[in-house]
Amino acid sequence: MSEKRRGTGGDVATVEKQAAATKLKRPRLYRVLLHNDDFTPMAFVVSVLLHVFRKSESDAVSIMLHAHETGYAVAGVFTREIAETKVDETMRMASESNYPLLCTMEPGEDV
Ligand code: TYC
Repeated sequence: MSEKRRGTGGDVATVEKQAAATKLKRPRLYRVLLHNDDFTPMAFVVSVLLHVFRKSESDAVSIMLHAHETGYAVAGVFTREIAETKVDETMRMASESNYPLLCTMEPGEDV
């Protein structure tokens, strides 16, 4: 019962008690992807990254340009419910503005 944990914060006794009693598993993580298209304005994609994904201005511009140049970009990595909420919020903003921006999520193999 000396399993290594990610991060810090739990002392050894706490970690051993948790493992014995409940065997908590790390939740699966999902990548949220923004897909390129020919019509959504760059500034709109940056605005989604600022407000939905809480990126800095410079990260938002980098991620938008990566999608623009390669076809898609990872906007963030989240647990399932958070990822679903980000996808829904992004798709709602896009459809309210009549832009075809596509946002999807995929389970991470190793994220
Ligand atoms: N390709 C779009 C344009 O030239 C901009 C864009 C970037 C759209 C990223 C979607 O995920 C996207 N206006």
